[in-house]
Amino acid sequence: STRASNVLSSLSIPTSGGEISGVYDGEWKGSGEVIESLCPTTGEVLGRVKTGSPAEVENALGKTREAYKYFRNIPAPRRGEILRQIRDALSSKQEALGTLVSLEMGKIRTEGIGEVQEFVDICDYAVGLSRMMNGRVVASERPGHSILEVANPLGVVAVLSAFNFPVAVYGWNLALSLAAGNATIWKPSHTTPLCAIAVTSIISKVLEENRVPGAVAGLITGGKDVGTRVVGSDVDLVSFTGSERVGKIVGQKVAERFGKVILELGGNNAAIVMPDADLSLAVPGVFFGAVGTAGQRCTSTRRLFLHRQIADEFLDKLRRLYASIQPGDPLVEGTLLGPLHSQDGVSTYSSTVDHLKSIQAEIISGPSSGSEGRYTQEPFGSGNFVKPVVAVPKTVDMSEKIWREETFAPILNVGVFDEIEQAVEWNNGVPQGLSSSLWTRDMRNLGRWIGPAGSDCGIVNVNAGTSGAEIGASFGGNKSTGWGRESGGDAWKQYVRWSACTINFSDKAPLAQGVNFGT
Ligand code: UN1
Repeated sequence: STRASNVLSSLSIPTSGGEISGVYDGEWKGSGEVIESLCPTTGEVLGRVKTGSPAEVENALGKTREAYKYFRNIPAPRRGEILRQIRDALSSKQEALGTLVSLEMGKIRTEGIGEVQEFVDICDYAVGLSRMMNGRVVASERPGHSILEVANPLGVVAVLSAFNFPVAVYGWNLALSLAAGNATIWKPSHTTPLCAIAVTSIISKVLEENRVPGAVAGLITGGKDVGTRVVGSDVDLVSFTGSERVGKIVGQKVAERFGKVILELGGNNAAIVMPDADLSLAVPGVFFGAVGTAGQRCTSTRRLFLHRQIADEFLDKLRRLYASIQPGDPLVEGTLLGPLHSQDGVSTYSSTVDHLKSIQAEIISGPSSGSEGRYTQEPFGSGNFVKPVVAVPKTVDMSEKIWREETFAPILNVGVFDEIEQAVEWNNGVPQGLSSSLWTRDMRNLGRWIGPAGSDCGIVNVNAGTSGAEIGASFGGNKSTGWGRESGGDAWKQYVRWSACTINFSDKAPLAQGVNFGT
């Protein structure tokens, strides 16, 4: 379509029938398998991308290692200055890049633009960080001695990102990693190669202008084979975002060689609404959490626990919001419901809806079978549009599949409780532990929720939904979500190797713990 080619050309990605290079290691190349990027809204092919061949992957990994050896010697504030320029370059392309995110991933435009904003924000953060990655001076027990804790760069960081945040999650990793003095190599989802190529193209220009080797921010597009090669290589840290199933394989593979991992895996996030909650905030909050991004955030709300006193009223209000939502082109202003990203997503959605029927769940909102859940009328029939679902399964039992497994689609399962303890037990009763949200105005509930007997998730919100975290705090989850932390907070500490340096300034050489070795 013309709008696709306009966006691609304004991001300097050559298309016009030709194929697009999907590997950057200081130069653009790609002679591996060709993959097609499909638009989830229309089904059209947005571009054909030449991915990395096995030899190109090996070569790019080698180039990234070399680039690291150069980059680690650049003073951190100077690395920060390069990040500041990357920030400006991204910001100047925010509209086009945000539009490309909508075209290729399928999320609505305000969220596509928001994703670029998240990258800009983390760059700002990393610019500051580049002057603040401070170690400590530790008081030594020995006279005339000092101990320094020094944050040195780690090496090569591989970033394996998912389709649902094709720009921002790479941004979190790149910004911290570069500030820390590492080189990165990016293996994006094989279904969002164009976003990755556009981002890398913007960044590569900044690196080249600064005479920094481009492989400091290398890119290899491709499928499972490419990912397997990167994970099995000698990279020092693998930061992986994706499913629990694949994350388990990645974690084990990297652990075999004692490499480091950051895993950001499944979420199965719950919102709990207490009887004293302000429903005028809670209802739209849950609605955005469950239906926003068509339920395809790691942080999307998938479970809703309502106190019996407000359950009917809440569901009534929620049903009205669901009834008002219409599918639409994600690029059209005012659209709230875009397509699912892929046909795989539609199949998972359909089988989950069928499963809900088979366990006789009450469907408060949504279709009566999986196949009826698709919007088949044009213009939506060519895209992956599905109807959001609110369901009340007959039993609330966290050992059952419907409650335990993450379905990456707009499906919300509801349970009713009488005591907060019960709701917190349900919140914690699943394998995953990413995000959670409590709606209350009673500070006693709040205290319980954020304390030792409260939510066991990495994100524990109050009167704010499960999704939509800012970059300033560390982002990540516990248990089968993988325990990784990215973005703000102390996350940067994972991208460095700490050197504890005991320095003796004296003319004596006493041993620690008063050990006497006879000399
Ligand atoms: C993800 O879904 O993988 O908190 C990341 C949020 C976004 C990031 C989500 N800032 O919803």
